[in-house]
Amino acid sequence: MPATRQDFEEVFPRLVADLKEHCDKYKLPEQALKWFEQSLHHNTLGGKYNRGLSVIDTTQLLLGRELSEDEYFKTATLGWMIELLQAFFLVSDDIMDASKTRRGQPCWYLMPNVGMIAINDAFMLESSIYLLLRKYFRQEKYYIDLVELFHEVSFQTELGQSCDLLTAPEDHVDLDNFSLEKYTFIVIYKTAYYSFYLPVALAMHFAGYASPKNLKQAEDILIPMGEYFQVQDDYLDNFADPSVLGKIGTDIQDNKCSWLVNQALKRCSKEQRDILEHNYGRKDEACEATVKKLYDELDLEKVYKEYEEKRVSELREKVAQLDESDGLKKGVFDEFLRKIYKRSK
Ligand code: GPP
Ligand code: MG
Ligand code: MG
Ligand code: MG
Repeated sequence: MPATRQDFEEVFPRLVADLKEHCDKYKLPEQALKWFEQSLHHNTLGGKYNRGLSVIDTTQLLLGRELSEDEYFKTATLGWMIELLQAFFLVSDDIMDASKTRRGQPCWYLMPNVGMIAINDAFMLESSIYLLLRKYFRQEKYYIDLVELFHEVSFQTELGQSCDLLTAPEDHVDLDNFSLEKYTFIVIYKTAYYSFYLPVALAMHFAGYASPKNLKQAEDILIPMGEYFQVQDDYLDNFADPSVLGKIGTDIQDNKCSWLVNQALKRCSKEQRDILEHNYGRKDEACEATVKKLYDELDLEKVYKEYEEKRVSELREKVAQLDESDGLKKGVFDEFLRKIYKRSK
């Protein structure tokens, strides 16, 4: 049985208590303690928990049985560490992207009295990962592997974010700066490693299946899968209903090297390119609406749907060819695909 959001959420208060206890050791003043707790709640709860739940589901599939109570708690704790990493990234990303809402609520930096304190809150969300890792996994022989994995994946994500920001300067639009090659680098690094490779790699270490061969096989499937996931994110940024998605798209106004603008550039006439040139990347709703209209004229919705079918059948093909001799299971990857195929949020 796949883990449920509710069971997963039940583990969270215990981890918040652990983190508060750690602060107590330093006699952190009450106001700051309350602030940290609020930040943990606002920024870590309320998402889909796909990444966190995947650690539990993957471990179950690898071991081929239900988990004991202790195993459930430990894998859920690893899952919450990814959710904390994601919280750290999203608080920061929303400032950088000047976003307004996240998970149907105002972004943390826009909440009353928060502002740029959000930057320090983001750091504390990141540090929380390592406090919990130490508390629950220090005695394991794979402890250092987990520490290094979190560090490496964080760096990879920061590399992707760096390219994402550098291809999207605020003050000038240069459509020649965009390309599908750059796009692929950005999304693999900013999204695929932490969202897809990390949960499976954590479960493989926990379950004792983290041989170099298995890790490599997992990476070879999960990175293209994560790329597909970020293409979905870019498609939804423009085409989804914000009330379903829980966030308002910003990619057009933010001058992002998005999948959609790359597809538009591949297909547009000289006149349509001029329209893009004059309207993309401007902090102006009328310009944004003009770009959206152009995306409709180029039928990018259909282009996306065709991409989705093609990419998913390629991924299914890769999964079918997986070598299970070292204990890795095809079901792990089928389960990931099932969760994201045709997602609307
Ligand atoms: C998603 O990009 C990428 C991240 C959340 C990684 C951020 C990395 C940092 C090092 C801060 P996005 O901006 O398209 O996401 P969303 O659409 O959710 O804002
Ligand atoms: Mg971003
Ligand atoms: Mg963003
Ligand atoms: Mg996005």
